[in-house]
Amino acid sequence: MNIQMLTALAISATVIGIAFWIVPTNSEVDGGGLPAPTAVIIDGTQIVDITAKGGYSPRVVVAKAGIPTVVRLATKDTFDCSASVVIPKLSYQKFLQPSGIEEIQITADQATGTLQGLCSMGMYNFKIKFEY
Ligand SMILES: [Cu+2]
Repeated sequence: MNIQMLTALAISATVIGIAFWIVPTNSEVDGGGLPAPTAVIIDGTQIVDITAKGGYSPRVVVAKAGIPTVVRLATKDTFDCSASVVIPKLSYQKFLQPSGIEEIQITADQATGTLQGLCSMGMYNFKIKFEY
């Protein structure tokens, strides 16, 4: 390999590095680079499904503000701390069963802004973004 090839290689590596660096990290993008999933509305009630196991997925859900909402937190052989859920805004705290579905009711008034849930240690989190 001669010096020109090395220089070309170094330049392309730098260009690729800068391209990745410039691309903004969208806060509404899930870990996998996909857009945040949207909540579904069935008979006037909004449903947000989140799975708790080794963290929460999806990490971000976009929902409509001002609509009564049910957060369905599903566990399936969840033996890590993501089963210990805290939602500070709702003063909600619960240790979930290792497997099951926990339904958390959110009133239309509470369905505003960003609702964050965390594991009790604050290591994992999820966000429901209520938008108008
Ligand atoms: Cu934790």
